[in-house]
Amino acid sequence: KKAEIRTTLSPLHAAIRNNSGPAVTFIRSRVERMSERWKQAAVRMRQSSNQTDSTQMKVLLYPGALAGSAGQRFEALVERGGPLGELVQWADLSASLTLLGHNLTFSTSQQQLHSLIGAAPGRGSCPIQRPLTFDLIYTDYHGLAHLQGAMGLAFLHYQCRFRILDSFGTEPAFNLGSYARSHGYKTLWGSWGLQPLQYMTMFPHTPDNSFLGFVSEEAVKDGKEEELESDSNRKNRIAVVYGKQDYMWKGKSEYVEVISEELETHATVYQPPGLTSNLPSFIRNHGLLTQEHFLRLLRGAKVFVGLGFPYEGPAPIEAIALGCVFLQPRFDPPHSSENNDFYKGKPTTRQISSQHPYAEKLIGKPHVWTVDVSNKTEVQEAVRAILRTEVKPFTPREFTCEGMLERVLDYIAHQDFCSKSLPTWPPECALRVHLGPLGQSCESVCQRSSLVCEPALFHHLNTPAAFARLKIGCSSTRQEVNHLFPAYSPWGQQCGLQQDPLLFSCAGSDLSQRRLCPCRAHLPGQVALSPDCL
Ligand code: U2F
Repeated sequence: KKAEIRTTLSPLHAAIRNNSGPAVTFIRSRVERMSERWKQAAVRMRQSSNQTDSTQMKVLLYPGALAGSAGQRFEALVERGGPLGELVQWADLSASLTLLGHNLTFSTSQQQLHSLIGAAPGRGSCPIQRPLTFDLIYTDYHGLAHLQGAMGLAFLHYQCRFRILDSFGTEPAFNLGSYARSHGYKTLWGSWGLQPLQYMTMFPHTPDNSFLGFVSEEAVKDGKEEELESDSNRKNRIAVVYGKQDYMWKGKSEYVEVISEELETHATVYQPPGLTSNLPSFIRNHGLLTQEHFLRLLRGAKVFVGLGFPYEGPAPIEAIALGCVFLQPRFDPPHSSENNDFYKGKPTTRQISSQHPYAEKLIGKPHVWTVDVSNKTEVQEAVRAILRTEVKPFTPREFTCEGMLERVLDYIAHQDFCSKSLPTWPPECALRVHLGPLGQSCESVCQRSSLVCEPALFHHLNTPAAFARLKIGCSSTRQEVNHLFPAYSPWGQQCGLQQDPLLFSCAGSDLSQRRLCPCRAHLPGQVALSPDCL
């Protein structure tokens, strides 16, 4: 059966009906609130000609973080200022898959998972494995462990059908267990040995993973008068501080005070009943708001103020989409798994140069100001400059409904991790080979030429012929299990080829290696997809 684009979300409502709890309530009301925008995007998509024919997939969505004992902890935090970014993503993924015409099952119960995919009880201690009826299973790191428990040996057989929602990303060196153990990349989360592109991130972090993303806001909803009016109220000098729990404010009072000298400063910090607030008295705290009310507050504000935590969440993208300027702390030295408790144990070597590197580097001024928050004058000057500038709402295409739909459509149509043959998407004509300088990762080599590193193209250049085409004379060529290869080392003119395709990696650099990099162009505002080149 073909997957036909739908213009209704009712199959999704039916799929989540049997789930309850604050997390699913958040997901449901988000889908509800955005349903008009989703439907309009689906209608436009149906009209556009370049849809690929794809078969209808039977998809299981299993947010493991909401299941089992970890799930209870997560649920308890939803209404107390805990993370909501993951829920934003699950909501938008579910909506996308529904509109793209696929057949969804949604579950947050570990018990139900067993009945959906588990082995049937056999005779004695020998369970009978049933064939997996789902073509695709979207889950997260918690869910992977649950799946392994439920599937037993079949887990390895079917793991090519998994997609892992992984907010911060997993680099190849951490993903391959044996390599991670022997090379110091072993972490709490990595080592599942999936294909790196099976991990789907919240922002385009390492290109080794697939960027899934989410959908941000739109400044003017269906041209409604009411919204327009509140938009012009933005000239009110209002700042909203980003930080739902009061520990996030620790040590930041001077910074917030500088801002509040220029702007009326609001907050949405969860206030436990019966406890007095630790927030400075000049802050107008609304308590944790529903998403709808939070977005309304942003609509009327001029500046959204980052405190340094949470890292890399959705809220700054929403604020910028609603015409706010995002003011955030620069991290010098950058935060990373080496020096920071939050990133410790995360399977990435990324260096986080500010609270929101995507906002800093891919959006930037006039929408985003990244400052040294311990420098009072710098903060003051930034705030004054912001108040002098008129800034229009801005949403990168990849964070619109259509942008997300076209991305998910392409992933489902082209990413096949079960096939034994080499990847053919994107096609070879997209490949731009670059030989990097010493010490640079392919991610930055490609970025410097306004391109992106594309791991699915590595296999085209992992050959002696690729070195020859670049006129690199190799005095010797060796094959090695090494996440930096293919690469060239000028000392002894050694060429290195990759032996394990799981270790093809855009991330990773070494001062003794010049990396051979598969770069490609991308569509405007949509880094995950390349322009047609046939
Ligand atoms: C990120 O998680 P957070 O939940 O802390 O991310 P935010 O950017 O704060 O926002 C998530 C959503 O919460 C909404 C807001 C966002 O879409 O509209 N919201 C709300 O409903 N009510 C309010 O009062 C304030 C905001 C990240 F996403 C996670 O991956 C990380 O685990 C976490 C820690 O780094 O940061």
